[in-house]
Amino acid sequence: MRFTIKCGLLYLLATMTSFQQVNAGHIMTAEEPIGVMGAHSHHEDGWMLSYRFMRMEMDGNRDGTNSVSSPLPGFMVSPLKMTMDMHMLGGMYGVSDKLTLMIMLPILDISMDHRVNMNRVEFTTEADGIGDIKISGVYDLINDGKQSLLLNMALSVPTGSIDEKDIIPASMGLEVQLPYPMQLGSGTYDLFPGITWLKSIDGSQLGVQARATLRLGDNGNGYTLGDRYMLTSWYSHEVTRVFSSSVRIAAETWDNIDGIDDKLNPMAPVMVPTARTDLRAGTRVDLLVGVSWDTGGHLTGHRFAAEVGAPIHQDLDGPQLETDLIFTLGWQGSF
Ligand SMILES: [Cu+2]
Repeated sequence: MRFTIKCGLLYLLATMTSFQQVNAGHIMTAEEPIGVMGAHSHHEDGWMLSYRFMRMEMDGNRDGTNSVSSPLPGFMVSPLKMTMDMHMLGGMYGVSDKLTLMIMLPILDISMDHRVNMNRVEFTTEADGIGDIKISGVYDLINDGKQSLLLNMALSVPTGSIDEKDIIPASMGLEVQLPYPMQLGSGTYDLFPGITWLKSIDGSQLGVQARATLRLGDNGNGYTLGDRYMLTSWYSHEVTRVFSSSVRIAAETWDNIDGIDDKLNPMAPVMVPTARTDLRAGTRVDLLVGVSWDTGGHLTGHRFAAEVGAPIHQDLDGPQLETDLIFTLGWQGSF
């Protein structure tokens, strides 16, 4: 018994020593999950290219925190499911050791399945193209190697279309304006102020980020998407020198739409809930896990990462499609 304890203690001591050796000379500790944006900065003249693929799957409807089954009462058409794929091309550049600039181009591919309540005919509407380009800055308020506080500021430019059209059964072969969730952009310039706090502890990182999406003015079709507020926190840990894993919680709340899309059929809000401006708001809390594989440190080399998550709480102004699955795959190359 005593021998076993001694062996155990020795083993523990050995692993602790080897762990410290592995970490010696390794400047960067674990990083933020790939689903988090703007949670690191670069040194002067350092730059990074990235590609992320994000998928969001929504299946079935919800009103408040309860599921509502189709056919949705009070409407002629019930949305059944929606898949949103987003390809994100990003670039980062360290203007100085304190300021990093970023640009991100999203390319979206959205598809929504519906069923006509009366005759149970199913149909799909689709929209794809570029979304709103986002230009952002990350400013290091504090960065002492162990702890950092970053100020985030971003502006999105309305490059995404708000005039996506497709054929629906009632349109008799004609393309008609699609409801709000099928549009690719907000149509407005949007501001994204935020703050990120990071704490590094021996091969681990603890992070908290708060961010808002504020819409400026009305878009060209006469409406404004709801503002959004997000709070996320993660813990990532280096399993080996090149491999790390993370766990994250993300809470988000967003408002309804102001105004009405003047290109939408005036009858659309009584046909389908996605055309209702008062059935867009919600609150969601997601739990996500991630893995990350690095060649070299974070500031030089490549990183391949994935993060997958699902809501643990969802409260929607419904009936509205509920989110079931979110995942992000990404590559980041630093030069
Ligand atoms: Cu970067």
